[in-house]
Amino acid sequence: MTEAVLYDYWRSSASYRMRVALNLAGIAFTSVPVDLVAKEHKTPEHIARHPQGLVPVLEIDGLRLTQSLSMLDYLDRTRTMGLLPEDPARRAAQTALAHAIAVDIHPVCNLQVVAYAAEITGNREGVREDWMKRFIRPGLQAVETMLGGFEQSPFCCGDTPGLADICLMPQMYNARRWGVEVSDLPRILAIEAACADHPAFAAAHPDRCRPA
Ligand SMILES: N[C@@H](CCC(=O)N[C@@H](CS)C(=O)NCC(=O)O)C(=O)O
Repeated sequence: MTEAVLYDYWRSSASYRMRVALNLAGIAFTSVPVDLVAKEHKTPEHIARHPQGLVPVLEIDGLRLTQSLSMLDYLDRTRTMGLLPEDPARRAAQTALAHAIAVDIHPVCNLQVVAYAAEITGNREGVREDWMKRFIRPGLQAVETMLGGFEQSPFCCGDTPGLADICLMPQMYNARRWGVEVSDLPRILAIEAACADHPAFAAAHPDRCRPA
């Protein structure tokens, strides 16, 4: 079988999610960096891979997949990863946790969104940091409250990493990058520590994946 290929960017949250999931599934993959700062994601070559001009893109099983949540669902169903429980009610609750991050916090903090916010406010010094703090902190505070409905032992929803952990860890990387206050979010901090100790997460960390 052809090895999987992940078109990704070291600092991209959605790419980080996919690196974690591929590692958890034990799928060997080649990373092809797409430099967002150099706008490589807007080249015709990349748009041909991803009509939205975003990363990541995953080539696997003869398919070319976009949208990290769809890719995670594909891996979960084809590799039986157990990222979500079968029980519909528990599944809905855990999906809500992942979506609170990946669907609500992440998109407003995307590179092109923040760049535009900075542009229309005259590129005031510190505007990017302010924007990130404005959206990431309340988003994570809500996630902290939502986590109260789950038993952490030690991951978001149990003793194995699931969809919510895969979404949370990259969001925490981004929170720390932008200096967001997180010290009063104990559940999230405990999950972050557990994930940091897990080899699949450690190998996917941006610092380990930054092109030389
Ligand atoms: N919903 C998409 C989001 C993908 C996305 O927003 N990727 C970001 C990096 S995390 C990107 O390519 N940003 C480029 C830009 O903002 O110009 C997914 O989950 O795959």
